[in-house]
Amino acid sequence: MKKVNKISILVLIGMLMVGEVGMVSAQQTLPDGGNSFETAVAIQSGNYVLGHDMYSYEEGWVHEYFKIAVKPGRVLKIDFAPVEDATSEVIIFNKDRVKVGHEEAWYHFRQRGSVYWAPNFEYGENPLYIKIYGSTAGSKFDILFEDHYDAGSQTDAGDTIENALSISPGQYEGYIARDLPEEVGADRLDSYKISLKRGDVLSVKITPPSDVTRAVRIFDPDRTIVNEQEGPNPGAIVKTS
Ligand SMILES: [Ca+2]
Repeated sequence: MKKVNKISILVLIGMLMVGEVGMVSAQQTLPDGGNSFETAVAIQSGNYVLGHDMYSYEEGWVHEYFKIAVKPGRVLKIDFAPVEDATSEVIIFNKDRVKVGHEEAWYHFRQRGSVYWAPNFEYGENPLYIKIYGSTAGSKFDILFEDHYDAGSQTDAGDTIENALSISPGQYEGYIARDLPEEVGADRLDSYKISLKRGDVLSVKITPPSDVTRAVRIFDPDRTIVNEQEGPNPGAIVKTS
């Protein structure tokens, strides 16, 4: 009888950066945000323009809070541009209300800002919070998703052996947050599992983007590391055999 050994591999994988497609939609007016995390207003991705000044006579310039659900494997990307003489400040918070992204833009100095964050598999369906400060009517906010799904799935490969993504032999594209500007996101590690038959030899080759390094660890069914390789320099291809 043929015995089948299941071997779990844990891989940090990143190949060519291609196919980043944001959702394209008509420009719409950003709804009024809440004044706290508790009253954050749920929004969808879209190309928004601010219809009012974030200013009140009593309080001066104010913050407004929004929240948005981002599927693991997608990256939230906010590009924004203040209108003349104005400033825009955009901050992203995770579900624990910890600041994970922050960018400012001033019309006369740096006219556009971009801020990103990539949730991981373990982040689940929790929303990200967006806080916008002191913007003026007419300022633009493109709040969009980029698909960074791993290995042809519709999700992020998990961080743990338990949440490893099942794959079969082949060539795949995967992403981790290190591929993003400033490496922002919880998507720090991707794990995959693959079933092998007795006598099969597993080899893993990882081609990273040219400016980052990659490391790979292979675990046997007892979750013991049986092979470990790390690229010596950015862009180096990593092979396990
Ligand atoms: Ca990933």
